Amino acid sequence: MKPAELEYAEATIAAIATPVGPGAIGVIKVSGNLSERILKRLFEPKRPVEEFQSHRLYYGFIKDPESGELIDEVLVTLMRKPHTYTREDVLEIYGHSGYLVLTKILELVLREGARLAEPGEFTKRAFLNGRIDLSQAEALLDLINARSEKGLRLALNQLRGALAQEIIPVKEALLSALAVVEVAVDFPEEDVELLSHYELAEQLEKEVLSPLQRLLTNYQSGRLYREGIAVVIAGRPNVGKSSLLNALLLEERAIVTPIPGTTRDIIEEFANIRGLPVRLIDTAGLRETEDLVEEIGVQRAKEKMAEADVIIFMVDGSQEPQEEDFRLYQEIKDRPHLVVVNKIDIASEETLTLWKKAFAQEKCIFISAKKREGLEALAENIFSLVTGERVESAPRVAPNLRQKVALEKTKEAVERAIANLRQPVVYPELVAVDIRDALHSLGEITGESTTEDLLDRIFSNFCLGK
Ligand SMILES: Nc1nc2c(ncn2[C@@H]2O[C@H](COP(=O)(O)OP(=O)(O)OP(=O)(O)O)[C@@H](O)[C@H]2O)c(=O)[nH]1
Ligand SMILES: [Mg+2]
Repeated sequence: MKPAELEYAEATIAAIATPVGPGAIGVIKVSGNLSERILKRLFEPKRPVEEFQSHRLYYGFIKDPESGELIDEVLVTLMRKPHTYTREDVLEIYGHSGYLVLTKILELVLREGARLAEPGEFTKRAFLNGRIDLSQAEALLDLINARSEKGLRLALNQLRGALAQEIIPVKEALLSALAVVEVAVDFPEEDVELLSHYELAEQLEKEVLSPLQRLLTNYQSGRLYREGIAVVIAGRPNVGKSSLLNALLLEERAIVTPIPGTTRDIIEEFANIRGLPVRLIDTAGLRETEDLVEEIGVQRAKEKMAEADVIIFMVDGSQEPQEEDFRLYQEIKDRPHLVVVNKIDIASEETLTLWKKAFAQEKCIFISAKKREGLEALAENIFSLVTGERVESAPRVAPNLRQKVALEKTKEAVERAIANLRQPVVYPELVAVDIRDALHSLGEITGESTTEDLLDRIFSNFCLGK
């Protein structure tokens, strides 16, 4: 389905576009044909306005037209289509932020005929009206949620259509291959050898498969910068897990005491490790316990470990290795992990040597959370563990999960086409089907081929008013 063919109600929609709560300004956004009428009904300008000029700010008051009650002192702007976010008439009201004031204005706007926008509906209209493609709409979401400088840059590139641009030549290559194949379907008796089957297969490999493959390899690193990684700090009680969390965050976030079993709940905070957004997760020390609260904490710790991208397995370097350390090590050794020996500031040569021997097969990282020593090396190791040392910098474009799935489907269809072209007897009809499948999957990325369902899923991830 093409965007233009997807239907949506012509209703005028409205929402509060700023976070609810006290603040300097709050914005009400309205989009649709009723925008101007609503403005004229509710707005009382300071000076008389002959005609509202598009994209200009006007100062005045919002007034309930029925009761005459003044609601707020505001600035308003009416932006006439098509040069607007949604490509419809857009009205924005900048009021004093505050839950009550904003809801009152919104209520009036709704009373005048608008309906409440669904999450992401403004952006959805921008897509349906052809202002942005689907990959750009998704980039907006990434932009809002970006947690690192590089994630932000990636989102910006995508917002400017970088992914769509990478896809255009691939699509053209598929279309010209399809044209060749269709000639063969239409004129079988002529035995047209415009391109030998062999050459066509070669061409598909070079012009379609390799660019697809390149984009797919960017997925992993794109995901890293976009979503970040979860790093769980685990180990026996009192080894210094919370101290490490605090050291990496540069703040006293978690309670640290000499008492084993201090941390009982999960503590999560975002940190930035060499440009990667990292969700740092401090957990309850792992041990058998009679204490019900601590037991639940240990359970939660294990759940977090199961979903971690990296487990920092921490031991206390100032003590000799204990049975319990090895038992825990067995639990994590098959997951991506780093063995971190803490408290080197008070550890003796002897105990450190014991640890080195005990984990001879591991590259141990020696740190002091308390003195903030060895943290650089730790960051380095976290980074190279998740990036596999290959990714030096963030890619310029990278598909998200949905786009990756579409790229993979495209790739599979093209691989089928190539395989069919390399058969001793080639059936052009079959090859044409494969190439059409490929084009369809590719179209899902920009939204040329899409369904209501998919759109709902994507746009429901947006916040209200976006
Ligand atoms: N000398 C020294 N002491 C440390 C270091 N790291 C932590 N400690 C001390 O070890 C004790 C335990 O530290 P925590 O960070 O609370 O340990 P934990 O692993 O979070 O403990 P639980 O939450 O009980 O599992 C505290 O007294 C810290 O000051 C370190 O690098 N050197
Ligand atoms: Mg702790």
